[in-house]
Amino acid sequence: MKARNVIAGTLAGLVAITLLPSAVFAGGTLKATVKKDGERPKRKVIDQAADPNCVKANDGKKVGTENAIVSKGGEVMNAIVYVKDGLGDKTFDPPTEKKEIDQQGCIYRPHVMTVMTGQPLTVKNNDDTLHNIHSFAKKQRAFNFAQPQKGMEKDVDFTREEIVMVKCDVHPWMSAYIGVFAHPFHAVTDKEGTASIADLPPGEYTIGVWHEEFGEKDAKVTIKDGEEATVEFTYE
Ligand SMILES: [Cu+2]
Repeated sequence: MKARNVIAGTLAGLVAITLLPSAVFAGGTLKATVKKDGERPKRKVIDQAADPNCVKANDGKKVGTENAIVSKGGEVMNAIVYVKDGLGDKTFDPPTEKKEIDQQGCIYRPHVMTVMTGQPLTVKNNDDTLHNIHSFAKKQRAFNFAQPQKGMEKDVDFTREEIVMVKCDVHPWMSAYIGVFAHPFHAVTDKEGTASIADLPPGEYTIGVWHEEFGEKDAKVTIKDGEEATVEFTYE
């Protein structure tokens, strides 16, 4: 009798688990590809000689600029792809999951990232040197604080949508961009120039792309339940 109850309970659990994903995660996926036509920009070597601790942190290895990383095939890394319009008045709670930006080898890692409004972002110093992280926000209060020691961490968050540039006041070559959105539908392209956005409610959207050197573009896309839509952006 007891065993039968256990089996019945397990079966009920299985049914619930099987039904849950389609009910919760209904929606489609967007796969974006970002390319650059014409001449491929060259990455430059960053001169870190002003701070020997930075040179040491990189074991003397050369560090390249990250403002325009384009593959031989023209694929653009570090572009932000996001839903620009089409969500109507839907509101979204920020994830409790923290994001992270690290100062390592006197470079921000990652160079470009996205967060949601209200989502905690941990700023870390992994270097044996002083960094001062300074946000150049226009639509919200900027932050500006020092992290003089390795291992220091501080959480920040953002209240309004914008792409915020962050710089280090000590090392002029250090910059990063943080895309802040009031919804969870945004991603940064990888070195293959691709980014994907999952669980988009079905509908018509304007999808935007932003790149620090190549600028902004947008395109209309239709998202259907359970399907993958694709969009390709090409900078001239
Ligand atoms: Cu610095």
